Amino acid sequence: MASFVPSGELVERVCAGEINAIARLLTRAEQGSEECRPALDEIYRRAGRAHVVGITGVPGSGKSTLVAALAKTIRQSGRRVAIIAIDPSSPFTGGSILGDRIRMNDLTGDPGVFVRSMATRGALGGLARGTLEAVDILDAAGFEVVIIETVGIGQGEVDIVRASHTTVVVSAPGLGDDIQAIKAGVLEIADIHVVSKCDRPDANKTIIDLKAMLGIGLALSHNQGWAVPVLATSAPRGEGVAELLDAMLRHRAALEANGGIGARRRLIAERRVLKAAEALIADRFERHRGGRVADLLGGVTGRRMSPHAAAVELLNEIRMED
Ligand SMILES: Nc1nc2c(ncn2[C@@H]2O[C@H](COP(=O)(O)OP(=O)(O)O)[C@@H](O)[C@H]2O)c(=O)[nH]1
Ligand SMILES: [Mg+2]
Repeated sequence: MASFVPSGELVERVCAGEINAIARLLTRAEQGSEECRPALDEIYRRAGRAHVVGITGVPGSGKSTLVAALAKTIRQSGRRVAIIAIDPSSPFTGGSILGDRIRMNDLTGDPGVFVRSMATRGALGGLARGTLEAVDILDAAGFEVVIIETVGIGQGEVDIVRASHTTVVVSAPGLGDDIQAIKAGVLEIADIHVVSKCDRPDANKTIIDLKAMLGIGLALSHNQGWAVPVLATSAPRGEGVAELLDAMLRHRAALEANGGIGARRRLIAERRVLKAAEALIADRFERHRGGRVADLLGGVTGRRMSPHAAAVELLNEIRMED
């Protein structure tokens, strides 16, 4: 059996881009292991250079196909790229859907591409646990572009915007009458819109509808000094992918030029600190479930104490403990 390498010893190896060390630290981050906390803190300090790109859209809209094509194009541009594919896990097995990994097969063997699937464990959409730490690890490891593919059903869109510098929303023809992004109320989160499957005859209607909606919704846009493009892609024809990379790079450059990157970083930081605080509280709650939490719950159940007062007391005690 391989001996356990302390996470602290993995940091230098991760930063040197050693795949084995990256994979190990990713697994520990995903498991939420306490042991790797200080290592992840150090990784965070060393990260911050990567362009983090979120790609979202409903199931079947062509995200995984597009990401695979995009990764190839990014490699041809000389950049290293890491992909985090968030798979809503099967409720029965808790496992990831393997299909996404298989599609990436023709990228394997290239050390400039790293693909990782993470399961959301039953949750619909949203980010998996450890996703943002995974971004840090891949960023510190020197991948210039980190792509997060997440399923856009509800929480997914909200989370992706608060995790990435550039958000790409994928819509496809033939998945219903409406533009899916409109249905989900997420038109305004996109920095770039992609209409995939433009080889299909009904794609033109999707593009026209989306552009019309964007014209109406312009006031909603969170982008200043950036006109949100609508790009058409076709996987079988290999169309539109170079244009997508170009738009991603132009968006990043626009953020740098207009100062928007600082606002994005702050939004991401805000979200992460809040999430981390929530996780800390939930962890302490579980740890003291049989002890102090049980006392407080007794008080709340017996109406001697309000839930709010109990929470304040719990927070005070947690602070003493730390
Ligand atoms: N005609 C056509 N089909 C596509 C295109 N991109 C993806 N597909 C198909 O759409 C289906 C869903 O694609 P997938 O990438 O798995 O979508 P995801 O669920 O959003 O990741 C698959 O059967 C793909 O082969 C495209 O550009 N044109
Ligand atoms: Mg997919």
